Amino acid sequence: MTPMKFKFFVQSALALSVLFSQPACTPSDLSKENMIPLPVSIVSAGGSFNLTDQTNIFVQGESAEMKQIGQYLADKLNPSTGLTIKVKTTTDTPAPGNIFLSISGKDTELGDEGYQLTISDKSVHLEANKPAGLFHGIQTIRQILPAKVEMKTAQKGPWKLDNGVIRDFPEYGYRGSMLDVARHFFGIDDVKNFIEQLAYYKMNVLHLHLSDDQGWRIEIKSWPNLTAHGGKTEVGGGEGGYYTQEQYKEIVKYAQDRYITIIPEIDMPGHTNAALASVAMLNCDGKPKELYTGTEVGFSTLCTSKETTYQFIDDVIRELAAITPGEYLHIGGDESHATKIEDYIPFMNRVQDMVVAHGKKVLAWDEIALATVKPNTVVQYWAKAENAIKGVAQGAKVLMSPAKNAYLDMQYDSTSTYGLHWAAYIEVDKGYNWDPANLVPEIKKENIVGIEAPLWSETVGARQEAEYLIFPRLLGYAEIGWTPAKLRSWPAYRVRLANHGERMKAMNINFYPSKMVRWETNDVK
Ligand code: IFG
Repeated sequence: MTPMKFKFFVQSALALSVLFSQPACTPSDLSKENMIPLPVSIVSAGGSFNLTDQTNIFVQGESAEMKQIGQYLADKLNPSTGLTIKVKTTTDTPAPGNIFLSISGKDTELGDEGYQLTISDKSVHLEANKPAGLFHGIQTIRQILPAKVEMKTAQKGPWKLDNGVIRDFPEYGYRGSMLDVARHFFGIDDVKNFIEQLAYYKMNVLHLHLSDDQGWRIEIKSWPNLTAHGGKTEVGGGEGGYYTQEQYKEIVKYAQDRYITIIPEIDMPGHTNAALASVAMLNCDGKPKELYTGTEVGFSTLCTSKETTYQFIDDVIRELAAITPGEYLHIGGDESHATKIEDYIPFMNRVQDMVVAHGKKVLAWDEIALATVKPNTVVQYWAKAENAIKGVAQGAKVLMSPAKNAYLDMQYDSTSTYGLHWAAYIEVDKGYNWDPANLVPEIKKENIVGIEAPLWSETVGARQEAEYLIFPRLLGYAEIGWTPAKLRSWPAYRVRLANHGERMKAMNINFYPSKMVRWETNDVK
């Protein structure tokens, strides 16, 4: 063997030994991480920051809110890493090896919910204009770490964060989901669990559908029979349930701590059988209806001609507004097939004024546009584009919840265990492949406040059943609400989604393993 050949042989052998001696880890490249929603900009720098038993989280300043945000991250990292990361306060940059959360307030492009995450060998610096931005940045930190970081028990490291800079901020200000707790009741723990999941995907609104034909789910102290009687059952005849006002306030606080706003809905004048069964005077004939456990719609109406109906509604709105810090109350207005249109219109106009009188803005399903859409009322487009277009013509903004694209209770396909298909079958790709800003030509981006994916619960009554419908499609709606349309594409998204299978598994989410995705869920790495 010539000297040259011998040298080449030695060099190749050395290279191979280095290559195979490393743990099977891909070279660190921040842009290859599977973040959902996809950040606006990612610049990789190579190399990585390692969480060690010397790592702590430093927050700038002494505010309770900053410490709480820091503690939220520490509580997510410590169980799975086995580290004892502490939260400390500082007025200037911490020593190398630590995570630093700071509020700069000067980076206008980031807005109130955006953040900049700078990762180097020596430090992780998360900065934002507002605490909400830091909270969203924390979700990104979680998603850059291995999926096993979401496990509840200590896992083997290393715990690397790829070096680079992420600048990120949302496309829409309203990024939400809705939980129908009226058809089937979901207890406070299920609601909190869902709020945690929404937060992980940077969503910021949870709309609670609190009343319908089958159940009234929120305590109203001036009309106790609404829950005493109207909360007694649900679809299929189960035991139903309701939230006391204390529990509702607990849900609101839990959401607020995760920068999520609760929007309560009292549906009216239709979808009111539970109220009509509980308060006799709400019926025109003064006779209470029977409780209803079926799944028909459009058969009920409040008596719109009685003055006492409006006194009742004012009591409900007053009590709900008093325990709802968010700016919106949702008054429903959908499928009022048992209400004459000449009665529906003045009813909806009067109720909008009552909501405003109690200091809140109105959100309502798109039929509200058949009435007068008052200033600041938001029209939730679900079924009829022409209604939403009428709303735009009256100067209203639109919340995009098109049933054919965004209804989480739609079956994936005809074999789905749960769900309905009156609007469409919505497989994971169809749920992702649309852009709210050009779905309906007459509804422009500037008319749209954001996106909401509702889960109606006629066919699901337990957390795992609901999760089968909600996940993985919710991740796509989160990305549609956050990531600019020009950065979104199904082929690229489905790869990132495939890698979220192990994250959802680590978070004990019972997601539907759609055949549209090559899931990487053999084990949680
Ligand atoms: N439409 C009804 C819901 C629910 C839904 C199920 C709206 C606004 C069908 N109204 O969607 O109450 O029954 O997919």
